[in-house]
Amino acid sequence: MRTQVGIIGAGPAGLMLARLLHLAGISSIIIENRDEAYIYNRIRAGLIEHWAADLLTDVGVGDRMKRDGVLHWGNYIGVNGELHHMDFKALVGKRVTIYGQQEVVKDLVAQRRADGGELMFEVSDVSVHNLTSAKPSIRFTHQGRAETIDCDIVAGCDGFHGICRPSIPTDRMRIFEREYPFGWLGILAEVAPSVDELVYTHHPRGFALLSLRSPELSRYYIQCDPDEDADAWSDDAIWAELRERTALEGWQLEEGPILEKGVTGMRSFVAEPMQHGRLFLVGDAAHIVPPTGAKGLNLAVADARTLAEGLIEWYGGEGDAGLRSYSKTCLRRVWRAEHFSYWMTTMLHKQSDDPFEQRLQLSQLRYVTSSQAAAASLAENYVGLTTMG
Ligand code: FAS
Ligand code: PHB
Repeated sequence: MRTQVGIIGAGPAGLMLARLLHLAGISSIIIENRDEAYIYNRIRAGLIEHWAADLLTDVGVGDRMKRDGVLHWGNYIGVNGELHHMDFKALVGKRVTIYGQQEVVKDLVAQRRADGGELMFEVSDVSVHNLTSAKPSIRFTHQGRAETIDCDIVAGCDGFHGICRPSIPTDRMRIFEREYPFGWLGILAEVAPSVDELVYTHHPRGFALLSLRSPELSRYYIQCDPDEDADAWSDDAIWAELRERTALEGWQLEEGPILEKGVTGMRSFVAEPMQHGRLFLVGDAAHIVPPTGAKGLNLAVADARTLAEGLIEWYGGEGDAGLRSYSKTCLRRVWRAEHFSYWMTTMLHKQSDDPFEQRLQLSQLRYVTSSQAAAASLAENYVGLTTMG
């Protein structure tokens, strides 16, 4: 098989890149090692920054998001049993959209089909070759047959556990990482959300987040041990802990059947550079943020846009400046998101029993919930910093 851009991974990064390239008349083939049902049922992110929602609309996959997504012009920080509203409209004039990542993936796959673009599921034995030559290739097995894609560019959109990043010689890469001594126990519950916007709660027993997926579906998270066994938690125990951590005068957390529960580890991770020869790393393949800042999905889409711009320029005969600056451009944005996600995580999670640390945390929370300037800084990072490229 021959194409211009070989894309490994049908997550938000790979699918958005393919759509942007299709609109510019650049060919691509996407290979994915999971089956279609799996990528539709994988519950992950749910918050889309303003520019990313606009981009999804601009590339023609925003209709369902506009119909089923929920616009939020603010969120809440809960501390010491009090809720403080972060009014994004007043602070930065922008909003976020709550719409499940798996819905974004469904919309992009449907568009890929409508575009008549190649998308192969359930591939295996994927490997990349000749990355530092002008003719890289991807080898894999599909439906029992050994296949090869000859291409000009390989886009490594295969997530944190993919094969692309490890294909880069370790002496050509620097890794920056931080593991957090806690995780999130997340649930999807069949109950109307008890809050009109997201609530990030600091509590002596640990962090809690009240989010949603639709008027009928709530998405809640509680801080837990990184290796917590979700099945060891009964539904009653989960609701009791959520009630305890989010308790507020005159407000009741509504409960309902828990449809799905799982534990997610928390890490910050960046691989530099995000390019090796003709291989470009996009999204989680190059960087991971703790979900407290809701940046994962948005960074993946932002990388895809930056790479598409560089490729459109290059295939358009305007030179490779965009491709050569791809890594630098993305890393500036990635480190801003890494800092914001680290800051939100350390401000809101129970970290230690050190009374000095706890006082500092409370002081930070009091500052961000009482100072316009601090609230504006949180708001502009949260809704999406387009100034960071
Ligand atoms: P993805 O991981 O989404 O996609 C990579 C794709 O490549 C996958 O479909 C995978 O199956 C495929 N692949 C892997 N290896 C391959 C191979 N060898 N060959 C072919 N295909 C291969 N972010 C938030 O903001 N909020 C959240 O609540 C949140 N929850 C998360 C929960 C979990 C468990 C995880 C892992 C992430 C979560 N994130 C969350 C972050 C998440 O949204 C990611 O940032 C986002 O999925 C990144 O998109 P991609 O880079 O496209 O990677
Ligand atoms: C979610 O809805 O899954 C979600 C929202 C905001 C976050 C993390 C997760 O910070």
